[in-house]
Amino acid sequence: MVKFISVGLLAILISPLSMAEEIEDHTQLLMDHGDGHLMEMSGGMVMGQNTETLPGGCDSISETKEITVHAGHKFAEKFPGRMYAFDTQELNFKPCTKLTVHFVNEDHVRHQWMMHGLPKYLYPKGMFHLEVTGPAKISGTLILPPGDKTYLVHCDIAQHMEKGMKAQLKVGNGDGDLPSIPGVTALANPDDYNAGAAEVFAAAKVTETEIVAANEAIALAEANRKASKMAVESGSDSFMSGTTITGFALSLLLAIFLGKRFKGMDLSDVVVILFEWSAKGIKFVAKLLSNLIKPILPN
Ligand SMILES: [Cu+2]
Repeated sequence: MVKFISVGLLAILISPLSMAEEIEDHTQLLMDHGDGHLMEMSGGMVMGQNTETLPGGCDSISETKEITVHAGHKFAEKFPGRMYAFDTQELNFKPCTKLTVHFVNEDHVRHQWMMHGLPKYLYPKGMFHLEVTGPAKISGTLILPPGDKTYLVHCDIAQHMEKGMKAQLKVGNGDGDLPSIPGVTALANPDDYNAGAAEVFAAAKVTETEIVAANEAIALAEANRKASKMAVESGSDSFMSGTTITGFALSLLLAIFLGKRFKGMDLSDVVVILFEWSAKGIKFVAKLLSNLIKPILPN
């Protein structure tokens, strides 16, 4: 019995290990394209690699450090409302540290560990940048500048930073904290999960009556579209076509918009604005026509 239980326990302990996904190290596959830019065939890359040039103001390398940073969805689970994160949000090193970063992307999407604000004479666009599609690992080295400064580290893939993949790296004492670092600093634009539809519409200054009218017009247009489709299918024609009703609904919405735009203005102001709008419209059409004609005309 004891033997049976211990085999069971062993199996339970081992199974997550064998299920863990293999992380391939892409660093050995990198090809040097010069200027600290290294790439491999599957798109993994290191930019701003610098293993030996001292930044101005550094007499020597103060320390040699190596860190492993993990990136992935699972690291965001402890931060409400976030989707992606690094496992470390705050890093601190001495000025002039030679730093090697092992970046482990555990997701099946692309992630970056991108550091900004470095001296541009040494790092292209002031960046040091590791990037790889996961699950995979990639490593790169840079030499940190002297002085106290806080550097932004993030993933620049669309929305990944906004969704939490953001950290700060302080050299020396740093020069302050950056906003919206998960678990470190407050969100620059906090989400409000308490606001219901009424509050959202109130903020947009749309009245209840206007919403009801617009919804009724849309429902009417939809109903008529269906009715006219059925009429067409059965071979007969409807007097009030779907297009007519859609036009009616759109006019109603336009009327609401114009009503708001011209609220409190006298007739002369309204006429001036309408003239401005039509002038813009004519200019647009003229430009469009000239662009269409230009390629046809000889030089
Ligand atoms: Cu990312």
